[in-house]
Amino acid sequence: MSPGRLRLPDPREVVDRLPGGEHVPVPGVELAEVPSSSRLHDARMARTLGTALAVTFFTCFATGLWSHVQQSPVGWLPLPSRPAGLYRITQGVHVATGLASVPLLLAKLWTVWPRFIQVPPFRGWRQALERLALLPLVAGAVFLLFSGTANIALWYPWRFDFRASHYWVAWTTIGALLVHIAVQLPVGRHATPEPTERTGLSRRGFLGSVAASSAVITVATVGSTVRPLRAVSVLATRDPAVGPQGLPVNRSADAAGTVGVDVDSYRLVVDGAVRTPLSLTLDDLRALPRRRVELPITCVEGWSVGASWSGVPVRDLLALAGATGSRVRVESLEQRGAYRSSVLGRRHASDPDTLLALTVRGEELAPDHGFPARLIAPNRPGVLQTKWVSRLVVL
Ligand code: HEM
Ligand SMILES: Nc1nc2c(c(=O)[nH]1)N[C@H]1C(S)=C(S)[C@@H](COP(=O)(O)O)O[C@H]1N2
Ligand SMILES: [Mo]
Repeated sequence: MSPGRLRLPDPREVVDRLPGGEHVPVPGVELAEVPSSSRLHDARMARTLGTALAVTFFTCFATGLWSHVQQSPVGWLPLPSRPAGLYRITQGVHVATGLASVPLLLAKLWTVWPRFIQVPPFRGWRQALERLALLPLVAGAVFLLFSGTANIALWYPWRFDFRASHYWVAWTTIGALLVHIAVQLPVGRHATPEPTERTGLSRRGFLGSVAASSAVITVATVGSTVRPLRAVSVLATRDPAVGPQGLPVNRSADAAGTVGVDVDSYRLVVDGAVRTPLSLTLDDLRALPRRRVELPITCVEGWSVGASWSGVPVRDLLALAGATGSRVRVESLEQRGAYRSSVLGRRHASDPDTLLALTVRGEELAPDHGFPARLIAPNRPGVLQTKWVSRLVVL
C-alpha cells in the first residue's frame, strides 16, 4: 500500500482497525482502516454476525425454494405427500429464521457501517467487486425481511406480486451473499487482532443482546404454529386456536361469496380424463365410505394448526369415476380469488389421506372452512387446501 493513498491514523489507534492490521492475505481485498476503534466494529464481530446471518439466510433460501416449488411445481421434481407434516416444519422454520434475522441484520449493519464511509471507498478491483456486491446484498436482505414481515402481518403495502418479487430478490440476494462470502472468507481467517479498548459495551454484552432480541422475536411469534407458545406469542399475527371450530380463517365464506350454498342443488362433479363422469349430490357424497385423518392446515404465512378431518378419499372418487389420468384439478364454488382452484400431483392424488373433507373435529365444516366439502391433503401448503370444492377435473 502506498501511504499517499490513505489517511493513516496514529499507529496506536489502528491496533484493532477493521479488520486487522497488517494481514493482507488476498491482494486487493485488504480492508481499509476506519475511524472507529471499538471492538463492536471490528472484523471479528462482523464475522460472527455474518456467520449467523449466513445460516439464517441459507435456511430461509432453502425452505423458501421448497415453498416455491409446492406452488409452482417443476416436472423433474415430483412432490412427495409424505412426511405429512413436512411443509408445516419447513414453512414454520422459514418464517421463524426470517424474523430472527431482523436483529442480526441490524446489528451487522451497525457493526460495519464505518466501512461504508471510509475513504477511499475501495482499493483494487477485488475490493471494488466486493463493494458492488454489497448493494444487492444489503438492499436484497432488507427487502426480503421487510416484504416477508409485512406479508405475514397481512399488510400488503405494495402493488407488485409478493411471490414473484420475494422469489427473484431471494436469488439475487443469495448470489450477492455467495460473492461476499467468497471474498471475505480468506480475509476473515487472518484478521483476529485483540481489541485494546476496554470501555463501553463488551463484545459479549453486545452479542448477548442481539441473540436475546432474536430469541424474543422468535418466542413472540412462533406461537402461531407452535401451539403451546400461543399464550406468550404476543406478536404472532395469528392465534392458531381462534376461529370457527378453533381454526383460523384466511378467506371467509363471506369474502369468497360462498355463503349459503344451496345444499339441494349442490353437486360434486368428477370429470376430465375419466371413463364415467360423476355428479354427486351432497347425500351421495355423505353416503360414501369415509376416512378420518389427523392433518395440519399450514398457511404459507406461517401459522399452522393440526385437526382431525373426515371425508371421502380423493382416490376413491377417482376409482369410482374410472380415472385414466393421475393429476387432479380441484375447483371451488368461489368465482374469483387466486386460490379458487389447485392441482393435486400424482402422489397427492393417490395418497389415501388426501380427502374431500366433510367434517372437522367431529362437526360438519363451518362455512368459513369450506362447507360443504374442502380438500385436505398431507404435506401441502394451506393455499392449496381448496375450500368449497365443487369439481374434480382429472388431468
Ligand atoms: C422476515 C423474513 C421473511 C419472512 C417473514 C418470509 C416470509 C415468506 C412467506 C410468507 C412466503 C410464502 C409466500 C407465498 O407463497 O405467498 C415466503 C416465500 C419465500 N421466501 Fe421468504 N420470508 C422471509 C425472508 C426470506 C429470505 C431471507 C429469503 C431468502 C434468502 C426468502 C426466500 C423465500 C423464497 C425463495 C420464497 C418462495 C417464493 C415463491 O413461492 O415464489 N425469504 N417467504
Ligand atoms: N376456495 C378457496 N380455498 C382456500 C382459500 C381461498 O382463498 N379460496 N384460501 C386458502 C388458504 S390461503 C388457507 S391458509 C386455507 C385455510 O383454511 P381454513 O380457512 O379452513 O383454516 O384455505 C385455503 N383454501
Ligand atoms: Mo394461507
